[in-house]
Amino acid sequence: MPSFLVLNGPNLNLLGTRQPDVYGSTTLSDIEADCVTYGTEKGISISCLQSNHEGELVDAIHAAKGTFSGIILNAGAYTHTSIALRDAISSVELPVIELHLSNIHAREEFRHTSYIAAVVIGQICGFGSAGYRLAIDALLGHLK
Ligand code: CA2
Repeated sequence: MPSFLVLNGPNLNLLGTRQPDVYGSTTLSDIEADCVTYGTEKGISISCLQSNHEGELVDAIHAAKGTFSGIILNAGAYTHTSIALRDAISSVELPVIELHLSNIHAREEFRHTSYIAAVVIGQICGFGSAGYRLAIDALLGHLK
């Protein structure tokens, strides 16, 4: 059975509590529960982790090697800053899907650059919480 890690970065623990116009009103717990439910329907084991700390995200990516078939990563603001996350993704040689709730290309200029885009299999953005199901389908399709 494939197993996916759904990894969420800084401030995503606040989902559903503030800025619903940008990020929607669904909480991270709701999203994680839905990922697990959808994974079960598709025959995938899903584990979820959120951290506000760059090093913990790096550690989680390293630890995913040998445990998970792939990673769905919403790196939050670290998307636009983190060479460490990019290097971690490159080092594990696991398929990673970059995910954003918002359409980062339609927002401020600084969000248009992703340091991780070049080392992931693809990017999903702008579909809100529905993007997580899209990412599960995309990762499953990539592995088949
Ligand atoms: O659209 C996304 O998913 C982002 O990864 C979210 C990040 C942002 O820095 C990226 O540019 C795009 C920010 C997550 C902050 O989440 C909040 C949720 C509720 C209230 C405040 C922040």
